[in-house]
Amino acid sequence: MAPEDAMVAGAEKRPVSSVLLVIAMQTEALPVVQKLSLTEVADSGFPKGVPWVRYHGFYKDLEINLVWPGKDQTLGVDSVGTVPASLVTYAAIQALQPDLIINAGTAGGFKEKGACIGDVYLATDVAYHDRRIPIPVFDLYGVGCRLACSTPSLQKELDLKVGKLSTGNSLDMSPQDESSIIANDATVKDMEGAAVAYVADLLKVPAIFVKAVTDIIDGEKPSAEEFMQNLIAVTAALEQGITKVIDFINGKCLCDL
Ligand code: FMC
Repeated sequence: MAPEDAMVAGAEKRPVSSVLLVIAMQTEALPVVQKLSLTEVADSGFPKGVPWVRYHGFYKDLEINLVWPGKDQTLGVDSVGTVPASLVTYAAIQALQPDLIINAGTAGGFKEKGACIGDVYLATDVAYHDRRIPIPVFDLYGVGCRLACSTPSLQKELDLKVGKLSTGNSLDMSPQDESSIIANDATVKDMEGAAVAYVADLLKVPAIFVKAVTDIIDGEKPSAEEFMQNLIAVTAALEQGITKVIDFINGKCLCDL
């Protein structure tokens, strides 16, 4: 067994003590910050001048850090998408060495796969749908499929739906994206999951994905309109889902999740 595998095995036998939440939007993050009584860290340990925000606190037996990539420095909107998510995840892992990452946020859902507005999903697999490289093996690299940390008990005990997550840098869906999402067998679609999974895998930190449905992709309404309409109500459902997941994790080892 390689030393790093032994370390992972050792970590699995003691209760999770430090959880890192990675959340892309302020509207999604603030209900969680409030519920878990986290406070913003003035000296976040991140490079000077970046917009990334870290909230910290203790909840039950867990140390919780929540990172949000902040507002775009030019346009003032949330830094959604894969690049800010992977950067802030990398910096937070380096600075905080968490036992477990939870990437939480909103997502589009496919009604054909059983998704409804307000549903909270636990994603079992994540992959990209907008990285098409039609060259052998590069094609698989582009899809970048990764498994979430296995959580059979959490899945069984909590009333969360389970499905695959597909990630791309657009809120809408081109016909090419659609075929890749179908090939990925995804039920939910977001803009960060696979990027967080990439970094978590790179640095060998287990990750889970909690996604609440703001819009139905295969429905009648345009995604952007439905997303804006449901964002506030769905972030309340997301906060409840995250709290349930964290309550379940508290006191447990990774191998008992
Ligand atoms: N497609 C892609 N992303 C999202 C979505 C959809 N139908 N609904 N909600 C989202 C998530 C993304 O992950 C972003 O963080 C944000 O909400 C939309 O910009």
